Amino acid sequence: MDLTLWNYQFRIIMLGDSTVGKSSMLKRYTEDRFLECINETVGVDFYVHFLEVEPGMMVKLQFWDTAGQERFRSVTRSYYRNSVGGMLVFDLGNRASFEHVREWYEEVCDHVMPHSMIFLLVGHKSDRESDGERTVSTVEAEKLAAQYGTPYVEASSKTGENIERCFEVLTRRIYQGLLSGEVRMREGWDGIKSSVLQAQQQLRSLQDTEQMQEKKTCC
Ligand SMILES: Nc1nc2c(ncn2[C@@H]2O[C@H](COP(=O)(O)OP(=O)(O)OP(=O)(O)O)[C@@H](O)[C@H]2O)c(=O)[nH]1
Ligand SMILES: [Mg+2]
Repeated sequence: MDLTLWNYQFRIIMLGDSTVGKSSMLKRYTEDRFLECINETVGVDFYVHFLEVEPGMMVKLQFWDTAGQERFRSVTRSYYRNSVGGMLVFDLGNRASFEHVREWYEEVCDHVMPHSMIFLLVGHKSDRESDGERTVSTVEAEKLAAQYGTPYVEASSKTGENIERCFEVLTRRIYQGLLSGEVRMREGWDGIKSSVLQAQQQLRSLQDTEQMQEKKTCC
């Protein structure tokens, strides 16, 4: 295990309708690539990236890339509870995907109650603005974000504009939440892990195994 490489591990889930570009955002962020033809996600995919949130403080980001299609919803729902952060994505050129953000938000909040998730709202495919394809204004998206108390960023995986910013803003919000006590690590919850706690747990289980073996040998 790579415990020496990171101080914390955050689990972040990608949320939003099919084709809004969730997988493309992750591909751009983790591999700096963009595919015009990309397969729809089936169930859930998994990505990893590292981010230094402050000097010497390395965070391992584990991303759950969920399928936006309704038929996979029962699978994707099971990932909500163990995520600390949620990237709420809509397509600036697809009005329905913006209107569905409320449903995504409410569904996730219902599932993680009594706890909460830290969100970022993303208006994606901002490159299409030049083709006159915008159907959601910055002002109305900002209004929705303000209702949820989240920041709002417009980005494009095609050009790469603001993609890093999206992931950095969300990660830093989670980190700040951890420092301020807004988010806490809990027993049996995998949204946040600390490498120190993890190493201690591994050491303890190693000691337990050794003790059991000693007892067996002794008997
Ligand atoms: N113009 C433009 N097209 C994009 C952008 N990001 C993704 N696309 C295209 O949008 C389509 C869908 O992208 P995906 O990343 O598969 O969307 P998704 O949200 O993961 O979809 P599901 O896996 O079905 O939930 C693909 O044809 C991408 O090439 C972008 O920033 N700009
Ligand atoms: Mg996808």
